Amino acid sequence: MSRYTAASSTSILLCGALLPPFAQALGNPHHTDEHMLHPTVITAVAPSSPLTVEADPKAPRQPVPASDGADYLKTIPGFAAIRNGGSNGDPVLRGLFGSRLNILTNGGQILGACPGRMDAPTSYISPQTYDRLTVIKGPQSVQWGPGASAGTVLFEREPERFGTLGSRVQASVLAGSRGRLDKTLDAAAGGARGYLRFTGNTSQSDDYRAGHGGHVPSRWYKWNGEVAAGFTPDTDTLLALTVGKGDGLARYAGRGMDGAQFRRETLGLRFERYNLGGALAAVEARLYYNYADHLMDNYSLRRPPAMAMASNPDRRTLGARLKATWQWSDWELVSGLDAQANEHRKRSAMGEGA
Ligand SMILES: [Cu+2]
Repeated sequence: MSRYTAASSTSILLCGALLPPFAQALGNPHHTDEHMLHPTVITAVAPSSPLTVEADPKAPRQPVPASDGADYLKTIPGFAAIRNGGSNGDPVLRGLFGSRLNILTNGGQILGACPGRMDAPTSYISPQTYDRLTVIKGPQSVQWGPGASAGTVLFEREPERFGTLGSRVQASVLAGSRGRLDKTLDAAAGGARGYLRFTGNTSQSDDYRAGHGGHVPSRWYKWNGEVAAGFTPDTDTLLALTVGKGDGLARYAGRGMDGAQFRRETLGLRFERYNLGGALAAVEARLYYNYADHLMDNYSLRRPPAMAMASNPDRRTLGARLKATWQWSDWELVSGLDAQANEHRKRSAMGEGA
């Protein structure tokens, strides 16, 4: 713990030391003080407090939009990613990863099925289709359930609020070298009583070409689609149902098998009620079902070897969260209950190649 505290205070001190000369240099471009340091520009997602980072995953970022959650997280100070082919890396926060990172999408956990971590929870996340990303570094918050000894990562979609009948559409296309092509569509329509929202994307890239001209297997393709139907009888109440599906594939240079399927099915129910009167300020409830059906083999995405192998692990996660917020003049109390159950299965086969 003390090591982490020291690390964060170091970065704050650094910012403090660098900002004043930078500000001065901006104010007077002809200023030539021989003792002045050259301005240093640091590009990173700014923390909203020392332990919390909030970001808009739809905002443009360098070098290109992130293909998965880990690709986005690695731009946040404190995060690194274990590379895993072209996409679907595994996020590491301050040296800790896996079950020590509590990653929630729309309030629910999607646990990957692959024993080789081909499908880290972030591989099922397309950041551009979410509205808000919150990272809480360290185990300080218990509001989001267990498993957050390194930190909590929340990818959230905000409920829509249309005062009158209306609609909005947000679409983007990205094309890059080596066959990189991303398409994103986020559209919503609704009125005062409710809304319907669709978010979907596809992302793909070809194999990486090495310096000697040969191809390094790293091709990937993925798609996601999600529909949300929200009911807002008044400004203080929300009831929303979300149904989502996705799939993908990935070739690997460093593994004995390729990821032939990353199928995902999600169902979520969200209820929120605010301003209930008295000390009880808000009641929030979430119910979710997330299913990851992963298939890896050594023949469908590469030249089949003599011995064909396939493995089809899957995992279904069912969870619920209930949260009540109580407010008095000087105090706030958040109380709640968190429950989750998951079933992990492994199916595999082996045989002579065709
Ligand atoms: Cu796998």
